[in-house]
Amino acid sequence: MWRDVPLRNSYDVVIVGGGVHGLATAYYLAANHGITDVAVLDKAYLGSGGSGRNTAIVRSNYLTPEGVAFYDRSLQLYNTMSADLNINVMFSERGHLTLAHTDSALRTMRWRAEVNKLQGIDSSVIGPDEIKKLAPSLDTSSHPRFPILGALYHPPGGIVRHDAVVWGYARAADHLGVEMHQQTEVTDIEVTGGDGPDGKGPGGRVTGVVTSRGRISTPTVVNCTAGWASLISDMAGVKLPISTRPLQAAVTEPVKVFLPTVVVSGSLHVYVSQTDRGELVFGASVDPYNNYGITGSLEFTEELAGHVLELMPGISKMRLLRQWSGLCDMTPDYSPVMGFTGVDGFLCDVGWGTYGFKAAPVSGEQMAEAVATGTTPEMIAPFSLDRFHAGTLVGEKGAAAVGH
Ligand code: PYC
Repeated sequence: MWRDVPLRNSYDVVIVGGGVHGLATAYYLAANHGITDVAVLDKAYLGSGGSGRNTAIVRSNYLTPEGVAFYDRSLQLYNTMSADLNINVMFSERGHLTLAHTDSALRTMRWRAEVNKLQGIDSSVIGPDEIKKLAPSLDTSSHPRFPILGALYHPPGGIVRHDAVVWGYARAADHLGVEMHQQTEVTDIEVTGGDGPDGKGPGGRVTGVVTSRGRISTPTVVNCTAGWASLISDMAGVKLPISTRPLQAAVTEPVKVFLPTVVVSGSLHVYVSQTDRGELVFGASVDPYNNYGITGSLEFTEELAGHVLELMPGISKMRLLRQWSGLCDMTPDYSPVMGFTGVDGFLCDVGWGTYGFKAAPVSGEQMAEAVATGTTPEMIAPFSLDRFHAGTLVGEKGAAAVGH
């Protein structure tokens, strides 16, 4: 799929993190801008972090105009990805339902639908009868503790095979000359002239990175990590307002397809879709404490099962096959941190909370443009680190699936 070449001691661009964001950035640098002297470094293997651990949901029905425009571009790129990267990423546009069980949730769905429609996004509020037609296994009666009152229906939403996206970007970037280096951990970022006591921090300039396999000289480092984003940024003297939380997920045995849409319930803290293999893939909200550990917990399984069975009592006999966990970097406004940082040559594409996978194509495209042109593309300007100083937050909590 990609070459295994010796690590050199100098590159034009070093990307830290071999997940979908890092690989997409590398691919678009090469494909759109002809910048190929690029190394992607990962301390483990490609896709070993959130890229291989997420529940593969894509959608653009966000709450803020900035978010909607951004994720809509990502969906466009997902639509043509199989052809663009010459790999079947199994993009399945099957529709996405966000259920409302309370009047206030319904109000937020209406708000989202109106923001979506203003930007030409197919998104509307529907009632229980229509929900039942789209997802017959849901209990739409008045019997549950929290009856389903309505849903935001977003036909363009769906799922994608996440590993294929990782492999597709890696292979395509490799063909264009980008190098991928696995088992290569970044242990320091060299900065000179900054206003910190060690010469790092704002006002400084990147000169290189130190790795577990030697030093690399480079003028440009892009932090595309998740889980360790704040630790990598600290190495350059850049402070990020991020707290890291595990997010758990689980999958059942495969059964005949019966759930044709993606279903999310923010109130019940659960989302579910059925893969083409027939497994149900479930997720919930992030764990309620900061942690870098990725062990699963029985509390998660019990709560998940309880909530899922409120929605779909008919699946009580299905067996869970396995559960796993990944790390989510949460920002105060549930929007990412993208672009330049005040340290010349150090850029960030981080803070992806529970929504990083769906954003990877557009993030790669826009970050590549920022690196290539030295200017901030309009689409990512709202997500700059400066917003936390300027107080111009982009509040996406109301549309961040079940991250709250
Ligand atoms: O934001 O759609 C979402 C999502 C799904 C799973 C986790 N986050």
